[in-house]
Amino acid sequence: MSVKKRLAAALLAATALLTPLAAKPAQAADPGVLHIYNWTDYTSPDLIAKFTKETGIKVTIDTYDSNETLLAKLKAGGSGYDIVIVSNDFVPIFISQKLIQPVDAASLPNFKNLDPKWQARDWDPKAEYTVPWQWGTTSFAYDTKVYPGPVDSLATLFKPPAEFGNNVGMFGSPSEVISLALLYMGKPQCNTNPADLKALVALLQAQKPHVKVYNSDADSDRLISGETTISEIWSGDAFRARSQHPSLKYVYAKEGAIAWMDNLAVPVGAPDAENAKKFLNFMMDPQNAALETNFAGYANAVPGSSAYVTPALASAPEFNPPKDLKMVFATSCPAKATKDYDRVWTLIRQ
Ligand code: SPD
Repeated sequence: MSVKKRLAAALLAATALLTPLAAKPAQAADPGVLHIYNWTDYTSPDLIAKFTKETGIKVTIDTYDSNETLLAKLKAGGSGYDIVIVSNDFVPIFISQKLIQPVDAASLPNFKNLDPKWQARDWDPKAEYTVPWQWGTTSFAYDTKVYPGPVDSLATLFKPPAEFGNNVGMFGSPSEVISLALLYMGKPQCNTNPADLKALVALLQAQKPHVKVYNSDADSDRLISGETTISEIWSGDAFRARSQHPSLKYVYAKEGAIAWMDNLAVPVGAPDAENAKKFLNFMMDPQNAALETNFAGYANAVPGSSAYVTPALASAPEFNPPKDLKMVFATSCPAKATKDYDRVWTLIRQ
């Protein structure tokens, strides 16, 4: 065989070897192991143990602090995760950037267990991509021993009384901080109005000297230890903090609270999308949804789970927003607003 022919044959063989690999979805590096990427302190160990016991599928958990971190991770590619948990305001971004794949949640056997109002959600009306995980509110908690109050306004967080010194905790992500600040200011979400943005920067810059930490992880630990005495916080984390530090109080302010829902999704290129769907289905079982609710302190979308929720949580103020609370659901911002938010965030954090 001529050199030319030998080269052509070698090329053909190499192509034959490569083609099937390229055409197939990513292969699990460790088959039978489900890789979950979730927010910190947001996965019940009992839930995972039960899933493994029932299915034989082992689970690994890595954690992140914000939707922005998750977005950056998936955009970088090759994350190797089978399941991620995305907040409602970020779901449209993940879908449009083709970072999560269709899972046809409505066809899963336990989908019928969802409250009808959570089956069709604004951010995923046909339940093509996501399954509800937990929902709650964003506001702040403070130590009533440090400042007796009364407190009825987000002003206490953004313009803290002297008693709080420089012990304010704020989340570490632009979407979380800016959405609550705009609510306090009585201004629209996804705001690109230059005058509103100027006022926003002024508000956050005036607050900054009092802020000990901008960090969304371990916010409850810092309140419990007294490192912070007032902090932006999610309702379930506030419940968990108060359970260990009873003088903490979660505030439902007259300006309202940000409401949100986190959702299970399967990244494009997930090594084991089939096992991921088994987990999605597992989470819509009432007892399983309750296990997670009892661990994290947030409501779920499965009404049948109420029977299994602990009385302490079921009756907790953090779990039961007042009927007249102005709840502003976290809003998915267009690219222009996100850019403006990033600019504001850079100014505050520099
Ligand atoms: N302990 C982590 C709880 C995570 C809650 N996610 C809230 C997202 C709101 N945008």
